[in-house]
Amino acid sequence: MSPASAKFITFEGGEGSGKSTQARRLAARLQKDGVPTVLTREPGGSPFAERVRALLLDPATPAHGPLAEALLFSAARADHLNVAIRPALAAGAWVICDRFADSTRVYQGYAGNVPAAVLDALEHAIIGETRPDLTLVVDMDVGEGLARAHARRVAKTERNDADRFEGRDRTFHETLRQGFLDLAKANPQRCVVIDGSGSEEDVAARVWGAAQRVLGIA
Ligand code: T5A
Repeated sequence: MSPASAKFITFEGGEGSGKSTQARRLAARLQKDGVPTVLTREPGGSPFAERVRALLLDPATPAHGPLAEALLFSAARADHLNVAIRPALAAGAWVICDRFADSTRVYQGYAGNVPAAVLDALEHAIIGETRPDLTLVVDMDVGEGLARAHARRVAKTERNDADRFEGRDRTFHETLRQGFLDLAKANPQRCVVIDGSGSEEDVAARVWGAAQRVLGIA
C-alpha cells in the first residue's frame, strides 16, 4: 500500500462506550485484509506520553484544573504524533487511535470551559495537518457505559476505585456525551456517530459500514 493511501482513524466517546474494543477489532480486521495498521491510544502511545498518562489518570494526582490538563494532554500528543503517528502514516500504515484531540475539545473544552481559542491554537501548533480522515464517535447510554467501565476495572485490578475522570458525577458524563454529539454534528465531513448498544459484533458491523462508506474501502 502506498503512503498516499495511509489513513488516520480516531475513536472517541464517553467512558466505557466500547471504543477501545472497537478500535482493536477494526485494527485486527484491517490487518487480516493485508492493510498495514498501527493501533495506538491517547493519552499515551509513546514512552513520554505513557508517563504523562500515568500522571493524568492517577487518582492520587492533585487536581490541577482543565487548562493545565489540556496542556498536559497536548504535550503528550505532540510527542505521540512525532514519535509514532506521523512516522507510521509516512510509512504507509493506517493509524487507528483510541481517543485524540476531540477528547481534549470535549473533556477540557466543552465540559471544562477551556476557551475554544486556546484549544484552536494548541491544535494548530501541535496537530497541524495531521488531522483524522475519519472519527468514529461511539455513543452510549451513560449509566451503561460507566457500569461496563467499572466492571472491567474490578475484573482487571480487583479494585473498586475509578480513575480521575471516570470517578466524576453523572452530570459530568451526560455533558461529555452531549459534547461528543455536538462535535460530530459540527464536523460531518469526518465524524460518524456509532450506536454503541448491542453486542460487540453488532457495533463492529456499524463501524465497518462507516469505514467503508467514508474511506471507500471495498
Ligand atoms: N482524556 C483523554 C481527556 O480528558 N482529554 C484528552 O485529551 C484525552 C486524550 C482516558 C481518560 O482521559 C480522558 C478521557 C478518559 O477519561 P482511559 O483509561 O484510556 O482514560 O479510558 P477510556 O478512554 O475512557 O476508555 P475505557 O477503556 O474506559 O472505555 P472504552 O474504551 O469506551 O470501553 P472498552 O472498549 O474498554 O469497554 C469497556 C468494557 O465494556 C466491555 C469491554 O469488554 C470492557 O470490559 N464491552 C462490552 N460489553 C458489552 N457489549 C459491548 N458491545 C461491549 N463493548 C465493550
